[in-house]
Amino acid sequence: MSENEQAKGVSRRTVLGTTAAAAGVGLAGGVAMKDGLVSSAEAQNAAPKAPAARPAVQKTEVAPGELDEYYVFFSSGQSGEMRIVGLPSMRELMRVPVFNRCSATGWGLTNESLKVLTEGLQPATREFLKKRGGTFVNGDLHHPHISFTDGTYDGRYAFMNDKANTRVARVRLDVMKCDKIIELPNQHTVHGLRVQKYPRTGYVFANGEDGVPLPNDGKVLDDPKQYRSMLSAIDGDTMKVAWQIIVSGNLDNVDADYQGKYAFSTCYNGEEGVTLAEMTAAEQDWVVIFNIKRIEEAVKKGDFKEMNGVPVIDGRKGSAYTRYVPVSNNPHGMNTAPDGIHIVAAGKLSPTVTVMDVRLFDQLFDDKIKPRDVVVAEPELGLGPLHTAYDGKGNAYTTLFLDSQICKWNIDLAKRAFKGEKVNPILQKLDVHYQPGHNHSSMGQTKEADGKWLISLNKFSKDRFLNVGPLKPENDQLIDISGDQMKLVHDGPSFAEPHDATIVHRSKINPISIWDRADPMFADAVKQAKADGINLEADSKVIRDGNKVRVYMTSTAPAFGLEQFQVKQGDEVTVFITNIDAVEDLTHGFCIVNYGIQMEVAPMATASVTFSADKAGVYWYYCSWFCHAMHMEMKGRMFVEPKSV
Ligand code: K7E
Ligand code: CUA
Ligand code: CA
Repeated sequence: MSENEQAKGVSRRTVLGTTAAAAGVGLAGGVAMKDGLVSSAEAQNAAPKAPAARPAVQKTEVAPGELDEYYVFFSSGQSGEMRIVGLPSMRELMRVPVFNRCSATGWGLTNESLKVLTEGLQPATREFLKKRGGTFVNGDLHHPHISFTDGTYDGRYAFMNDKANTRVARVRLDVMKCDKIIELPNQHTVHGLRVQKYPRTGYVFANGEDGVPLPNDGKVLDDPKQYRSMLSAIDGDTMKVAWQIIVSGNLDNVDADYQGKYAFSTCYNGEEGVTLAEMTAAEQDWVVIFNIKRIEEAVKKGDFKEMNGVPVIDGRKGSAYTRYVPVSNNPHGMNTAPDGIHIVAAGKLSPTVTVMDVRLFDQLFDDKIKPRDVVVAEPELGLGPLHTAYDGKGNAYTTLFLDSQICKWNIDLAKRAFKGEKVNPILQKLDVHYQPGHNHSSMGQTKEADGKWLISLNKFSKDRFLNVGPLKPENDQLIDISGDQMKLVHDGPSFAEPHDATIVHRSKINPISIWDRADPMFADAVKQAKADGINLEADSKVIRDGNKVRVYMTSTAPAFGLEQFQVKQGDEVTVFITNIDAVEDLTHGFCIVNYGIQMEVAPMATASVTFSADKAGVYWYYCSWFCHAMHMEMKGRMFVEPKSV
């Protein structure tokens, strides 16, 4: 047994051990697992002898000074930020704070970021957060997805969910900053998130994973029959919830078609259980299909209940707005193929994936066929299938969590096998290290899938990197899929914890380097300055307004517009910094020592921060972004005059 196999064996036992323990109470889960073990081995034996691996045909090295070909928009899971990585180098290019707080940029501290973080909160949450600094400080960002026009990326926005605090955020791709965050009312957690691909985004679909009573006000507690889960459709342009639809069971992952007609989600808790044993008790769960046109009509004709300002539609079993397609117990990933026809639900507890043909959905909604009639293949791939990616050449790549493998299979062969033909759809299995969750192919979630690269986002890294203690990084592995055989070419550690990523060709993304002074991000600061008779780009001045003090200053390397300013103890002070260096990459920072103030001020941006000057004394402020040979000297003093007694 090789070292890798050994590690895999250990982890498989561990993970299976956990599942088996859980399945001990829910028999069905145990049976599915056992079946899976046997049939996975059979599937592997039956796999055709792989042709000799061709060497990697693609260059993976990006030499100094060269640029990557792709942007990868990575989630960071419970770190709460979005990360931008270059591919194929796998170099981390930027971190974009979203649901987290950021010490470098001042996200969560500046007025501009606090507006984004607070304006979309529900009133009750705003109240709840009053004694907690006004915002959540954590988030769990799973699914970053880029806006579409006509089936491919249009470079406008990235949308992403916060599983921890039921929020959906939007990042502007022209400046790579988050400009909107909304909290979804009525819903409890948002897990799966994907966007409308056609004609454009359009809707952002956000899956509610956990059911709770509606309203969740404490009148109903331990009565799971009254719990509800729902899908939210958010208008990506306005970032307002357009409608919500209650489902039977729960919702895990979601995707949309290339026709603009349907969205579909996996459900792992058809049992509507509240314990692991209950959630895995049944033989089957389902995929729920949402008929977008019918739902829009329902909103128009008033077939909904308004809750917290949102039309909430009943889409439970028997509804005209949904259809439920039974699949093996506890499915997970939901991925639309770039052919615009096939969608694949991954089995998780079952070694199979279920392939459906979206062209049959019209007939299903017209009740001309039965739910299972939309299933056109159900290949058995291995243990713990979680997510599927595509190369645009008819092949699919499914992560096998328990087997620690990527299974490459052919959709057409799977369909033929489903019809009874003696063909094996499995083309190759590649070991990854270890336990992959999502995987992603280059442009693979668009109609422009190019079949060049695949990333496997592995949950465990164990022995793959220098040991950094009990908490290990995850391992994002780069795989060349341009040849007949997948070839592993790079291991990339990453911190807690990327779930999902979107690989976008660089031709689709065109960020600016210098802020436009008319940018809405600092429109409030501009407005306030105007009211104070200040020209932000020229004036450095202190304005007193009762016990409110507004300090305006420019920053141009290597000096702030003010080398000192004075306030009174207890004043509410707002400092506005405008970087007037219209020079690419010339960012300044503003930090006040011992006052917990720090922010980024990129070229031609205005950033502002408000604080209470509670401590009297001399406090130096300094530029925190190394901007000039005299950067160390780019500083000044804030005098806080003690309160007279
Ligand atoms: Cu599979 Cu949140 Cu997309 Cu993690 S989810 S892996
Ligand atoms: Cu400005 Cu350092
Ligand atoms: Ca289940």
